[in-house]
Amino acid sequence: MPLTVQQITLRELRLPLREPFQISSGSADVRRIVLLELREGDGTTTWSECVAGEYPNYSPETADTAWLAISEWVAPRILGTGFTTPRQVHAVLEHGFRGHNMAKAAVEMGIWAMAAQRQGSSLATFLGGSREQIATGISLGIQSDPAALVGKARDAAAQGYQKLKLKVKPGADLEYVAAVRQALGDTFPLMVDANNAYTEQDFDHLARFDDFNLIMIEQPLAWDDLVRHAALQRLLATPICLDESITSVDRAADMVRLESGRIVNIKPARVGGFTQSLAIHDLCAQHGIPVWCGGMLESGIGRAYNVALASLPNFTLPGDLSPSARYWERDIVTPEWTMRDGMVAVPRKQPGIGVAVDIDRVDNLTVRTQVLSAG
Ligand code: OSB
Ligand code: MG
Repeated sequence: MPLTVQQITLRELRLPLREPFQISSGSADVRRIVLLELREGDGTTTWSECVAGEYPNYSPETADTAWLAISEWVAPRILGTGFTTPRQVHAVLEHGFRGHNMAKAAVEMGIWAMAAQRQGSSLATFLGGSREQIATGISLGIQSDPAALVGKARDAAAQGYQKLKLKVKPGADLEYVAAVRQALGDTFPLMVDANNAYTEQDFDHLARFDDFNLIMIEQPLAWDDLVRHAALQRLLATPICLDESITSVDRAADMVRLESGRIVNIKPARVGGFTQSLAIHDLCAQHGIPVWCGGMLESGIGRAYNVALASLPNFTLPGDLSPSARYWERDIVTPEWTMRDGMVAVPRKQPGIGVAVDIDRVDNLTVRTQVLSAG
């Protein structure tokens, strides 16, 4: 029996973050979360999440453009179409349809979970992931001053996080990193993420990050750049990790060829879903490039997909997979995501994504709905 989605219910929720999250390119205090409920002919449903944010400050997509793309172009190609494997979905969505990776990924990843569920497998097992637990890192937003960041960093280290990522931008960088490095000691796993805040004019300045024994510096330059990152990597001892620039396995291959970076942050939504994520994972493994799973301030639904992906073997660095309570007063799934000894457990006991959606809470938070049906 082919996998066939007969109906997609789109919903938008507003979920307040416990604290505002500031990065160099923008800030968020309420997450606009787009959820999808995919329904098969027999009534079985699968939930997925579209991680696009409110503004196009990370990539060109937003919650609104993704909603439009899913309803106008993604759903019509998928609804009523039979797939023998979820690996077929990406090509169907790419043919004559440029960009909108997060919109495409929300549906593509949902079909992977549907397939896992149907086979009685956890999503992690279905993807080929073998890890039982995943080391967890935290991404700390830009703070008002170094002392405030040190406070957050100390708390995070005390909670057991195995990696701290400090968001930086010009004017809130070296001094902040120096303060945290001093507070946590010489060897604590630290990294920074600039979300494109620097340019070629800043190369001398960026070279000073080499003083802090960072495990990597994430996406210092433009969101779609590979060439300038290669020039910068030649000057830096610290490995560059690319996030925004890697939007497909071809871009990852370009990174390898140009030597634009030495680590990849895989966010499955950014690359159009799991088929591309697996290809990037494999390509990087062949080239000795470690990968790790980034986050987009997902609800517990999106997190389930990230955790499943991060259980694959070449995800050797801690992921931005913080527990539910780091983001939300209360999550929209049960059980909520938790961390023990700096690790998140990969759900293996039930088929599919491994968490149940709290439908009453989802209903209460929903601000709009659209039902898309086959035919
Ligand atoms: O660059 O990794 C990023 C959140 C929104 C947009 C971009 C990024 C981030 C994060 C959040 O760092 C990590 C998380 O979900 O905990
Ligand atoms: Mg990033």
